[in-house]
Amino acid sequence: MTLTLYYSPGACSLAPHIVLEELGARYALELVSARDGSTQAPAYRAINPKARVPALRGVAGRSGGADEVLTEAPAILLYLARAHPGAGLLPADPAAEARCLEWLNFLSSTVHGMSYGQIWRPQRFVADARDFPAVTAQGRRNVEEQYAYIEAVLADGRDWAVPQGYSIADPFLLVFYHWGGRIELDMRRYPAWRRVTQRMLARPAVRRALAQEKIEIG
Ligand SMILES: N[C@@H](CCC(=O)N[C@@H](CS)C(=O)NCC(=O)O)C(=O)O
Repeated sequence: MTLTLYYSPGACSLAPHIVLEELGARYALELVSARDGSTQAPAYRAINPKARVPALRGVAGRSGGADEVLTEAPAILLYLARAHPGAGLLPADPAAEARCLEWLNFLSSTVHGMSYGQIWRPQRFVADARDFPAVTAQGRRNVEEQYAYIEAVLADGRDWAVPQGYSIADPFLLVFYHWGGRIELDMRRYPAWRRVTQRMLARPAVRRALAQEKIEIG
């Protein structure tokens, strides 16, 4: 079965999109905008009842929606890397593999689910709209603290998120670099992260995915 990636431009679905390009896999893209509420449409909920992108169709099993649909960015990234071991996008060494998952978990749960959730979806944290600005402000503080942490880790001289080499952690990290710009953080504050990003942007697969999503990362 051909893989189909449900994506929204510049969303966290960008990471599996880059990986599909890296793999030279045969796949189709299905646009479901996370910005205009399309993820909430009944037709998409029948595919992914969690009403989020990314989702990848073409993977054995079920997670409550359509058959053969896999959800959750870290799971999709892990699946793609494990299904194409020759591409070397997941370190074989157990400790380095765990370091890769350490990144995916932190970025998905803490940075995305908590901090960006607070900034972009404060209604998921408090019911009273009068509290939204305080939640958003706290989300911003959380992002800044987490980005300082990311910078400190990357500043030890490594070329990629996991020092052993380019891995599925790097496309995911690129998403959050991009989002920093979207919330108007001055990303020059993170020179080591910027260098990793420049390395990413030199990769043809990354450039193809960005061009297909019509997004620019500076
Ligand atoms: N835990 C999920 C989060 C997915 C997620 O929140 N995706 C966003 C785009 S980055 C989305 O679909 N948002 C639409 C919405 O919240 O309604 C994952 O890692 O895949």
